[in-house]
Amino acid sequence: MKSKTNDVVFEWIEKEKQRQSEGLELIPSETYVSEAVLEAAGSVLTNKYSEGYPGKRYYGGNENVDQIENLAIERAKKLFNADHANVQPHSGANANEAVYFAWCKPGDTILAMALPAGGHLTHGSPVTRSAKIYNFVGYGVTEDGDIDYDELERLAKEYQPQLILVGYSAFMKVPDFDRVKKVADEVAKESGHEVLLMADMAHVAGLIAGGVHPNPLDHGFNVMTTTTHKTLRGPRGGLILSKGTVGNPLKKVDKTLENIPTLIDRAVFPGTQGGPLEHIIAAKAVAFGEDLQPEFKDYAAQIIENAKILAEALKAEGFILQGDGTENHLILVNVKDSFGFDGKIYEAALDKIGLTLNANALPTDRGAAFRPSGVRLGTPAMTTRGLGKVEMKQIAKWMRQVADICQKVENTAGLEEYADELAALRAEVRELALKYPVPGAKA
Ligand code: DSN
Repeated sequence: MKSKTNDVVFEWIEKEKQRQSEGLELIPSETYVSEAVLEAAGSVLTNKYSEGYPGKRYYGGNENVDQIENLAIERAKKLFNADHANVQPHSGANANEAVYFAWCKPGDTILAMALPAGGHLTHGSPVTRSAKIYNFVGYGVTEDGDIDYDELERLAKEYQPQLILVGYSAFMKVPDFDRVKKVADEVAKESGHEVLLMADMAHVAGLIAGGVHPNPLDHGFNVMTTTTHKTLRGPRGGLILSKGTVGNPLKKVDKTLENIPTLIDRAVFPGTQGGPLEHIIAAKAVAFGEDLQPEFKDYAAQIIENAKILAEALKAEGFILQGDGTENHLILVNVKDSFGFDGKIYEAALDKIGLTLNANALPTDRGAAFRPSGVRLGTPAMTTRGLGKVEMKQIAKWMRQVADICQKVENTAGLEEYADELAALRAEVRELALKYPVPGAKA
C-alpha cells in the first residue's frame, strides 16, 4: 500500500520493501508477517492508553482494547498449553527482565547459558542492567554443540541458584528439559528454596506452537518467555507464558512458584513497564490466531526440513558447521575453519549479493565479538516465502561462490576488485527472490 503523504519517511519504507523483496533473508531471528498483522500493528489502537490489565485499567475507554487483549491472552495460552499469558512485554528483553524481577531479589543467583556459548545478552551479559542486579553464572556447550548438562548440574549444585534458565540465540539442538527439571528439583531439595525454571524460547517458539519442538511448559518448566516476531510470525514484541494459579494482578501475593502468573503480571506492570502497546497486542492476537491454524504446523515442519537440507548442502560445499548440522531452524557456520576468513567479511560480501545473515561468535571464539569466526543463518523467513529444497541447494552454491571470492581478499574493501562477479551473483539472487513475493510488501 502506498502512503498518502509525501513525507520522506515513506520513500525509505518503499526502499525497504524493495530491499526485502529483492533479497533473501537468512537471519534466523527474522521472518515476514501477514498483511493482517501489519494492518493491526498500524491501527488506531496506537492512540490509546491502557495501563493495567483487562477489566482493571487505570484509564477509561478500554472496552474494545480489553476484548482484544483477552483474545491475545486466550490464544497464546492455547498455543503453548499455558495457565497464564502476559502479552504486554514490549520486547523479549523486557519479558526476561520482568521474570527476573518477579522472582529474584538483588544479589540472587541465576544460572543461564553463557553468551559465548550461544546464550543471549539478556541472560547475564555484564553490559546489561540485569547483570548488575543479579548474580549470573554461565554454563557452556560441549564440543558437539549441545548444552553441557554435566557443567550445568555441577554449577547448579555449587551455586544453588534461585532461577535456572534454558534459552539461547545461537544454538541448534533440542534441549533436554527433563534433565534440567531434575537438576532444579535436586537443588530445591538441597537448598530448601524453590527454584524457578525458565525457558527463553524466542528463537523456537513458532516450532513449539507448530508442534515440532518440545514445549518446556509440558516438561515441568514454570515460565517460558519469547519474542513474538521470530518463528511465531507476529509483530515485534514479547510474551510471557507460565504455569500456576492466576490471581488478581492488583493484589500482592506470596512469592511461591504457584503464584508465578500473578507475580509476573505485577512485574510487567507496574514493575517494569508503563502503558501497553495495544496496537501491537492486537497484532499479536492476529498472529496467534494464524499460528493456531493447521497450515502453521506445515510451516513449522518445513522450517526444520529446509534447515536440514540447507545444512547438508552447505557441508557438501565444504562448510564446517557447529554441531555438524541442525535440529531446529538455525545453522552456525564456522567460516574461519572452513575457508580461513572471519564472519564479518563474509557477512559483508553476502550482503552485496542480497543474501542477508549475521556474523556470529562461535563457542570457541574468545573475546572476538567484532571479528567472529562464524556466521549464523536460518530458514524461517525463506520458508514463509515458499522456498524449498531446490532453492536451499542454490543458496548453498551461492554461499560457496562468495566464499571463494572472500578467500582472495584481505578485507571488505578488497571486495571492490570483485564487484563484477558479485553484481552477477546479485542479479541471480534478485531473479529468484522476485519469484517469491514478500507478504505485505506489495506496491
Ligand atoms: N537479536 C535476536 C537474535 O537475532 O537472535 C535475539 O534477541
